Amino acid sequence: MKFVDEALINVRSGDGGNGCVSFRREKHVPKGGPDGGDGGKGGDVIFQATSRMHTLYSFQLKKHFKAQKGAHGRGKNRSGRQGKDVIILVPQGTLIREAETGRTLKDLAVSGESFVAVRGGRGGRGNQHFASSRNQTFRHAEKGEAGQDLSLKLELKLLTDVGIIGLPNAGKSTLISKLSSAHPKIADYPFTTLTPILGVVEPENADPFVIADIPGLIEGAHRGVGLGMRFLKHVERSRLLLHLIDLSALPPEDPLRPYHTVNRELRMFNPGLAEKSQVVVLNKVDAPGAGVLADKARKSLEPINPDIWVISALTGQGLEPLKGHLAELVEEAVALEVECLIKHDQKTGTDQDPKRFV
Ligand SMILES: Nc1nc2c(ncn2[C@@H]2O[C@H](COP(=O)(O)OP(=O)(O)OP(=O)(O)O)[C@@H](O)[C@H]2O)c(=O)[nH]1
Ligand SMILES: [Mg+2]
Repeated sequence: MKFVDEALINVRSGDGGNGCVSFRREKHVPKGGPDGGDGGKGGDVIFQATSRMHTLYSFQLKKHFKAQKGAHGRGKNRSGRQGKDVIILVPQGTLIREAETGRTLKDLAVSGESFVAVRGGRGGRGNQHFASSRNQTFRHAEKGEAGQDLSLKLELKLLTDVGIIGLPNAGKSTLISKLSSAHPKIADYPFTTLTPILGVVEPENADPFVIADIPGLIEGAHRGVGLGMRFLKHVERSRLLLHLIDLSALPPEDPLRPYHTVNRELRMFNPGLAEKSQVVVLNKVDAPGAGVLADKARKSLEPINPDIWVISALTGQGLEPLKGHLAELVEEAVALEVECLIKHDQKTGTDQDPKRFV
């Protein structure tokens, strides 16, 4: 299925049903009192997050969602039935924005959360309500309230444990294909991968975790150069980042330049991103002369970030220990989140899903 992480859609809640004008008919009574029932409420449009969807692809096929109208009231004080709600399933991690202003209405971060985007119109009251002792022939009933129309922009931010970042051609897709069951295209030119790719890593002695190949990071990415902006947002919800660096493309006079380029882009996009835990992985150590450069890069990097690993995604060298290390970090991050949530719950008395990503 195609990966789609943005969609423009239109939702409309149901109109309320009209109230009814009606009078009791009884034998021998020419004109009874008013007995017009109320109109039913129109249906709401509700979004619900699920862990079973992973893209917004289905919204390319269907863009208009309309809840049912409430039925009109009827005589003998019978109320019209309520219009049915429409429930729209979206992947967890979907942001719902007002299309016109871009204002965020709701962040459906966790499976099970829901949000009423537009409420159905109220049903009109029937003339039974308008009778008074002086006026028993009231010919007035309310009209149902109209439903609301809203244009929305849906935006998906992937929820992943490890996000692989790095310059084009660093070997991100090669790495994800070796660590997980994902098989993206691999080629010797930049921008081979055009959409984020998710894979599940299954370490031998730890829980499986989700890893994402996030493409398109280059200098100027935060301004939209390359595929930048489109995919940087997915980094925001990765528990930790794997920063992949191509040893064979390091400038020997300044081996840290690619590292700083990527981090600068992260910072410019969102200062919080540069604070996320980063595992630095030097790739392509099998390439000629790469071993020497790896030592040099490690020495310069260590004071900034000591979590450095040297691998060859191509030959598999160093992959097993890296996998184990990532599993450990993910486990620690999850434990910390659960601890924070427990503290939060004790403070507020709320009961939240411990899987919530921060
Ligand atoms: N020698 C060597 N080549 C590698 C290694 N890992 C990846 N490559 C090669 O580097 C090139 C780019 O690899 P990809 O995995 O497509 O790189 P990417 O980071 O996904 O690239 P984009 O999707 O374009 O951003 C391919 O020709 C790979 O075969 C490695 O460990 N050693
Ligand atoms: Mg790729």
